Amino acid sequence: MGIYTELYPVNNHLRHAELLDGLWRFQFDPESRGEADAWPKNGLPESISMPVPASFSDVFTDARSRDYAGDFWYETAFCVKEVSPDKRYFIRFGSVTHTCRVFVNGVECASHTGGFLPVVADVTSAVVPGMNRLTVKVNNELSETNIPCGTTVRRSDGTKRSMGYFDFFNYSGIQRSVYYMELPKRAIRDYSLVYRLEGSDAYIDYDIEADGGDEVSIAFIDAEGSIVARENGAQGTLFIPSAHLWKVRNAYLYDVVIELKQGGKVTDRYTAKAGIRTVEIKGESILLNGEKVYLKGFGKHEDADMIGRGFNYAIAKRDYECLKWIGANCFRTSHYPYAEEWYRMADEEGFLIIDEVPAVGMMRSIANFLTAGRGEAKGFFAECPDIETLSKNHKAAIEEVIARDKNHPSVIAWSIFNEAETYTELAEKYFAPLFELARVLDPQKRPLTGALEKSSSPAGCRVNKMMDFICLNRYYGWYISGGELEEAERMFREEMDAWQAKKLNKPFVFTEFGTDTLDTLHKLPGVMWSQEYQQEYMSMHFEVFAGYPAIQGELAWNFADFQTGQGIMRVNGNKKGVFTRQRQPKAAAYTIRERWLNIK
Ligand code: CKU
Repeated sequence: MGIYTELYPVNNHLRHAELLDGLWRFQFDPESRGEADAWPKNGLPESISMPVPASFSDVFTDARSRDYAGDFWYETAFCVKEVSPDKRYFIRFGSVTHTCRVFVNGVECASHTGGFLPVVADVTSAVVPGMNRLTVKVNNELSETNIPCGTTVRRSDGTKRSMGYFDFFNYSGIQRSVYYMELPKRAIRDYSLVYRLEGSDAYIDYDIEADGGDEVSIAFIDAEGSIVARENGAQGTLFIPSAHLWKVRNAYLYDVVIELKQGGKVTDRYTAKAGIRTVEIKGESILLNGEKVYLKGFGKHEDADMIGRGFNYAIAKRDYECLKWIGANCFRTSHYPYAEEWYRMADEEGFLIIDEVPAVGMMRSIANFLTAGRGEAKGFFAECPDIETLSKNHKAAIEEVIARDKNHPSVIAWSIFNEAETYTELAEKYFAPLFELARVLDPQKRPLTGALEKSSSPAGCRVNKMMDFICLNRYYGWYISGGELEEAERMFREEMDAWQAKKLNKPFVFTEFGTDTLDTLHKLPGVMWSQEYQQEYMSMHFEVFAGYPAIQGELAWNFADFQTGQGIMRVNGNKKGVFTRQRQPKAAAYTIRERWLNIK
C-alpha cells in the first residue's frame, strides 16, 4: 500500500491518543545554534510561551517577530505512564511548517520536509516512564526546491526574509493539533476502501495493512448500529445490498471497525467513518454515484485573525455554515492540503473537496498574481537550481496526501499543482511522472487535475492532456481589462471559444475568478474594489459559464479575505473574499446565493 502517515488518532481500550495542544515553549534561533548548544537535551534557554496549534506570526506586536524567517524551536512535555514492550509510542503532528526535526529527551526521532502534511515520530526508543521532553526544531525559509516555492533573502542587517512566489502570508509553526499516541506493538497501520455500485448494491474492495498477520477483520455498521457486512482477512470484498450512498450535501456515513487478532484475542481496533460513493469523469460530465454533479463553491485558505493558519474548530464550523448558507457544495484546498479535521467535517456535511498539494509558486515572481493573472509568466523549470530535489519533495507531498486522505468520501479529485509553468517541454517532462504517480497511488483512482493560469492557453498548455478535468484560474475584468466588464467578457468568450474548439471532451471547472472588494466601499455605477463591481463581475461570469456546456463547476476566488505579504496591490491582504476575514457576507454573497440555491 506504500507509505503511511499513521492513521488519524483514535481512542479506545487498545489505543491511546492524547492531545498535546496548549501553551508550549518557543524560541527563535536566528544563528542556528540550538543544536550545537544541545537545546533538545537541556531545554530552550530563553523561551517564551506560544499557543499550539497556531501560526506564531500574528500573536506578536513587532514586525520582526511576525515576519521572522529561519530556525525556531518549540518545546513541551508529555507523560508516559509506563513503558511496555507490548506497545509503541508516537508523537503525531497534523503538520509542522515547513521543515522540522523532532527530538524526545534529546534524541532525534523524526524529520520532515513539507509543511502541510502529518509528521509522525516513532518515539518508542526514546521515551522513559514519567515526564518526557518533546522538542521540535522548525524552519520556515522558502526556496525553489521545496513547495510552496519562493526565495529567502538577507536584509542589510543580516536577518532573513522569506519571499513566497505565491499570494498568501508565509504563516508557519505548529499550526495543527499534536497527539501523543500509544499503539499496540503489532498494530493496524493503514486501510483502503474502493467502491463499486451495482444497482442499489455496493461492493467494497478493502485492503488492510497490519503488523504481522492476516488475522484481521473489517465490519461496516449502519447508522442504526447494525453490522451490515463483515469479512476476515487483509484483503477482500464486502457486499452491502441496498446500500445507503454518500451523496452531495446528503451524507450517509457508516462506521467501519477494523480488528487485529492474535491467538484469537483482539489486540488492536481501529474505528473510522466511511461513505459509499463513486466518482468518475465521463465525457464532459463529473459523475458522483453515476449522477451528474455541478461544483459550486470556492477556493479557500486556512486563514483567520490571530491564529493565522492554525486550525480552529469554531472557524471551520462557521465556514461550513457559510458554505451551506450560500448554496455551495464544493471547495478546493488552495493551495495546500488542509488540517484533517476539515475533511472529517466535509465527510459529515456532504461537501466535495478538490484536494491540492502545496505545489504553488512554480513561477519566479513575488507579485505572482499579476504575472499569472495577465499571462505574463516566464519559465521556471529552466532556471530552477535543482529540479530533482523539487520533484522529490513534490512527489513526497503527492504520496503523503493520498496516504492521508484516500478514504475520505469528500475528496473527489487531486490537484497536482496551482498555476505552474505548463507550456514548455521541460514542464511536460516535470509533470508527467507526477500525474503517473498519483494515478498509481490512489486506490480509488480519483480524477486528477491542476489549476491553470492565463499563460496556460488553449494553444500552449502541454499539461492539460494529463488532467481528467481542466481547472482554469481566470481574471477577465480584474487583472485583464479591469473595470471594463464588456471588453473583459468579449476576451473571456474568445478564450472559451478556443478551448471549446479543441474538443477535449473533458469537463472544465473554474477554480478562480474574482475581484478585490472592500466591505466599506459602495459605488454606483460600480468601480473596481467596490461591492457593486464584485456583483457585476460575478453576474458577467455566470452568463459566460451558462454558454459553455463543458463548464461543470464554478469555485470563486476566494471564500474569505485572507492575509498575504505586503505590497502595493494588497491592502492588508487579499480582499477577493465573498465573505470578510471575519466571515460576514459582502454584497456579492447574496448575488451568488441567489444563483447557487437555484442550481440543482
Ligand atoms: C489570486 C491567475 C492568478 C493566480 N491566483 C492565485 C491566487 O493564489 C491569488 O490569490 C490569483 C489573486 O490574485 O487574488
